[in-house]
Amino acid sequence: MSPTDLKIDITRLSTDASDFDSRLNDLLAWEGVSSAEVAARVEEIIGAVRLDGDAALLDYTRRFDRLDAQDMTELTLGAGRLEAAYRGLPPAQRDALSVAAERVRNYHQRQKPESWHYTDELGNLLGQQVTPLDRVGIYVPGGKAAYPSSVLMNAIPARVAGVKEIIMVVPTPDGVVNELVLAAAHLAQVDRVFTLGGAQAVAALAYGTETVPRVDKIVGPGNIYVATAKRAVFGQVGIDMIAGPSEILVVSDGTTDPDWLAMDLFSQAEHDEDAQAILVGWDSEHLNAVAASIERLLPSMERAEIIGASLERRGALIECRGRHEAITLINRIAPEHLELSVIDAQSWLAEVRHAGAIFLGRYTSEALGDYCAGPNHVLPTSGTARFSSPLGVYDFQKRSSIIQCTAQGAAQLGETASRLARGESLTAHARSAELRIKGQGDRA
Ligand code: HSO
Ligand code: ZN
Repeated sequence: MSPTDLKIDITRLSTDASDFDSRLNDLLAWEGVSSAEVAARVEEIIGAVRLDGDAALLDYTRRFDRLDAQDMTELTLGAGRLEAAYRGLPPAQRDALSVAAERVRNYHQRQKPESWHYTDELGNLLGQQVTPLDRVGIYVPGGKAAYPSSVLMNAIPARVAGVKEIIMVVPTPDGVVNELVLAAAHLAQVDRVFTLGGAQAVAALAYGTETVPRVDKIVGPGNIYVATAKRAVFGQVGIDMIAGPSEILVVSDGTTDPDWLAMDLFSQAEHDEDAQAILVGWDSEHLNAVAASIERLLPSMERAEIIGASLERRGALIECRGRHEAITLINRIAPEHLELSVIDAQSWLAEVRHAGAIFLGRYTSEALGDYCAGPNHVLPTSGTARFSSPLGVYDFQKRSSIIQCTAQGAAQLGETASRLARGESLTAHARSAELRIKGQGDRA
């Protein structure tokens, strides 16, 4: 590719235009990929793993990952191997990973919900008890999307939540292991790693095999086979979200260096061609300056082709009339990442209702949040920030409700329950409640 091919044609929109709404809708449209062919293939794989267990895993791993293991011990990495990966890293890389892990742990410690209870006016004890899941499975993709930072972001909240056992699966095509991913697993206190991937790994985690223990929830991103398999096993186990491509919405009041903003857009665009990076502002000179920075900086980027494709297909510079319109756009888009590159960013916060993670002020680039600020980088995509939240400690816990009635409490509630039960013609319910009303069956 020659530098002239790197000229990109990024969409410019203005809220003034009569067709703005429909152009914005087109820009945001994202159909989650699904295919009947893939779904059928995945069902077949899940069926084979349920039936043949380890033998099916070995067979698929031989076929898909070209890894000829004789038995599952060859596909199992224990705590010792993970620690060795950590010790083997260059010191600077090891320290950076440790700093990130520590900061992510500190942040998530604060998310821990408490159990609570109270006593009502009848002396009954009512409450909610929070308990961690027993065992969780983390899927880590192989290849170019194998991010050690994502290992930290998925495993640390589980550990903080009190999950007893964390199992990780990661494909290692041709036996190529990513040492950074294993080192991150060590820091995040993952218990065991299986070098498995695809729908077969998801099936093994959901149903268990002779070697892979069945988990209670599967989290982590993956390709279309992994996403389809997660959907298929949901119900048998819990799953996290099915993530769409990553997105960023940057709002600039014109006071941030255009090169900084261009690079922030690039940082999201470099994830993949489907990623979305949008800049909103009301100073057209400034938007022109950012467009010029994009043109100038793009050829210097290692992933120029991916960035260029992403910005041309799904990127945009949007000119609006000011702060009020910018806030309307934010809440309309409900972005995964929102950078408020404005003076007095905190004053915007109360009006932002839908965003996965909010980065305040010109010094707070998304990259800092992606790696080491502390909050989770697994965030709701494709507008789902309207109803969902970042991955957190609460995703690895569940709640049980607690009721303990006193004799007096049971007698009084019994009257109400019995009336309601008779209204539903459920006589056993009614009599069960009535037996506990004093004088109507109290044998003491
Ligand atoms: N921006 C990605 C997370 C990530 N970035 C991992 C770098 N490594 C999705 O939020
Ligand atoms: Zn990122």
